[in-house]
Amino acid sequence: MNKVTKELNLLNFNGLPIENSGSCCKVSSMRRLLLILTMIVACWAGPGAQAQIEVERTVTVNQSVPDRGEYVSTLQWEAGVGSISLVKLDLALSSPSISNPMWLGDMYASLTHGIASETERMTQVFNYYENDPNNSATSLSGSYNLGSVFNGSWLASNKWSLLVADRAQGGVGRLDSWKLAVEGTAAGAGSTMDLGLS
Ligand SMILES: [Ca+2]
Repeated sequence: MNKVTKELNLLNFNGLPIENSGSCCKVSSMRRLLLILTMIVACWAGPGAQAQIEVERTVTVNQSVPDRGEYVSTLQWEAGVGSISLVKLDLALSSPSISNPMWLGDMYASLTHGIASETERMTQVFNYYENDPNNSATSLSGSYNLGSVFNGSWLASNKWSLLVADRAQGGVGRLDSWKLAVEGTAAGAGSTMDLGLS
C-alpha cells in the first residue's frame, strides 16, 4: 500500500463517522471536507511524486561453496520497482563439515543486478580474503546496506545474482540463505508488481 493510499484509508476510517438520523447535512459537509482533504493529500504527494515501496525475497540455498571455488545463487524476480533507491542484503554462511569448517578469512561475496548486455551493476559485499584473512569464524550472519551502486532503473532482466567465493585452500563454507530487500519508486502504471510473497 503506498503512502497516499494509506493516508486516504486513514481519512476514510477515522474522518467520517457514520450517523443514523438527522445527519444528512452533517454527512454531506463531512464528505465535502473529506473530498477537500483528499485533494490536499493528492496535491501534497504531487503529480510528479512517486510512492516509495519495498520488495523483498528470501532465498534458501543450503549449498556448499567449493574450497578454492565459488557458488552463484540467482534470484529471478517477475518484476521490480521502478527506480531503485536502496538495496539491503542479509546473508548467512555456515560450515557443512565440523571436521573441515569454513575459515571466514577465505571468503568473498559480491552482488550483481542484471546481465552483461544491459550493463549489469555489481558491488562487493565483503572480502575477508583480502581485508581480514586471519578471521577464523566458522559462520557468518550479516546485514549489508549496499549503498548507491544499484541506484537507478530496475534492469529488465529482473535478475539478481549473489556470488560467494572461497579464495584459499582449507576449510569449506556453505551458503545457507540470503535475503534481498529493494526500495524504490513504484513501477509505472500498467506494469506488474511482484511483491515477493511467494
Ligand atoms: Ca577455503
